[in-house]
Amino acid sequence: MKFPSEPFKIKVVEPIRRTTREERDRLLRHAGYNLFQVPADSVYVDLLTDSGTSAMSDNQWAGMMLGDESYAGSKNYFHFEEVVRSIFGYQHVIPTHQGRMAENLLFSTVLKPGMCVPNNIHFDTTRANVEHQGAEALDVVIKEAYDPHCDVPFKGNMDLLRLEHAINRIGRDRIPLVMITITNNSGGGQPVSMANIRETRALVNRYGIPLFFDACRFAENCFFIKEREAGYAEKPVIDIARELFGYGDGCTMSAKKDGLVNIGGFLSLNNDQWAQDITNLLILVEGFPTYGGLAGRDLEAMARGLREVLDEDYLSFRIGQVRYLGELLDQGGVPIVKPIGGHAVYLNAKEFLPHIPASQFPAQALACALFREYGIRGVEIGAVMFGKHDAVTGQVMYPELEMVRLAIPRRVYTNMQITYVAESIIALYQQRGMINGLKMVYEAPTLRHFTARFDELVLLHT
Ligand code: P71
Repeated sequence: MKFPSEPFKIKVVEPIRRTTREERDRLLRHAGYNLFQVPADSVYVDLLTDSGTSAMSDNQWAGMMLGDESYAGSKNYFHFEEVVRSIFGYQHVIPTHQGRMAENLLFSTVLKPGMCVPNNIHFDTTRANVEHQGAEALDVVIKEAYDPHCDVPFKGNMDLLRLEHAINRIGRDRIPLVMITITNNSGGGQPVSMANIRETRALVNRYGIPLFFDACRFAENCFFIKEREAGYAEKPVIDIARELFGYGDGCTMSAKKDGLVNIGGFLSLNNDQWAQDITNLLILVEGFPTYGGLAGRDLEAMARGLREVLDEDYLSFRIGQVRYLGELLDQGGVPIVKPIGGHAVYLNAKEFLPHIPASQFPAQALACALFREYGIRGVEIGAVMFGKHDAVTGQVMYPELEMVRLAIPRRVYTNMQITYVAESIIALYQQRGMINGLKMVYEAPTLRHFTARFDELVLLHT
């Protein structure tokens, strides 16, 4: 079947309401054209993120009732630890309340000012946590990742030549670890191949540099390996995951994605000294090591979610639903990033709105228009999220890609709702000339996309 149907039925429903265009226009102005500032109950289909927005299963909810809220040694921690070890295979399992805390603990422990972390592409919180230590976050993805038309199966791969150059230029002593983000969120949710991971391992081994994964969407990445990489079609996804993590020394994980939970994350690694230092810091800023900023029930839900996410019927539906949206848009002539990613479809805003210059934030303008016209919320991944001022000249530097990401929450929306999204975007594309650019009027010093404010540059349309 091209698009497998849902391998679940709905037991509980959450009503969503439709708002009027007028109401959304008012809310948008009030929010300074920043969709992070819009109340969620005014959104009809919310594709802002696939993070923390999953629907939990009856099995996970049942697990919540078995939460052991003991301060130390909760039984749910031991279950969680066992599940994480059985999939990821690393010795130490350190729970955190979400992914960025895992990043913060890791980078505060291993980075010093002037150091560098190479990654295929850092996600924004990862980059911010590296830079917060005075270190450099270096992206070394293959160049194809920056071409939205280039349809290659593993567009998240590391560019091994560039990585080796970087290691030689910067020096092994200033690179405490190399990271690979699976799937590569900022580059379109694209997978990394097992071959590339194996080769990255061989390369960093030559220099004695540890390899870590940003494992947020590991199950989706492993499913793509099964679908696309020679030799893996018959392998269970769990075995693919075990092989993949076997090439690394540790990982950070936001379980809000492929952990199928609303909150949670962890850090898992083999290095005893790092684990000890991280645990000491964890106790200072997050919580005791057997709960790490979560309730016992959250740990139980996460343990169960990590098992469920590897179910292959679930994964083929999940990847199929995202592909369904992408293919409808593609057939409707809407410019999207190819190939279609694992958790999201990315609109190519430069091509959608060729009349809006980069300086007027075309992807932000597109995301706002989609909310105002159809009540659909996506997220800008472009100059608002990644643009910066050059430290010396103050000049604005624009990222190569201007995208609106439509991230699909797991097990939440039906295919009718996804069809509504596709039809709305196709209709918006047909009236794209009416969309105006934006002017940024406020920005915070870091992670500015959450709080930036804009004015609409209203032009007279002819
Ligand atoms: C996503 C998010 C969550 C998010 C973050 C910022 C703006 C909007 C939404 C979070 C990731 C991620 C990767 C690859 C680490 C984190 C942090 N992604 N690595 O894509 O995608 O995890 O949110 O649990 O702290 O919407 P955290």
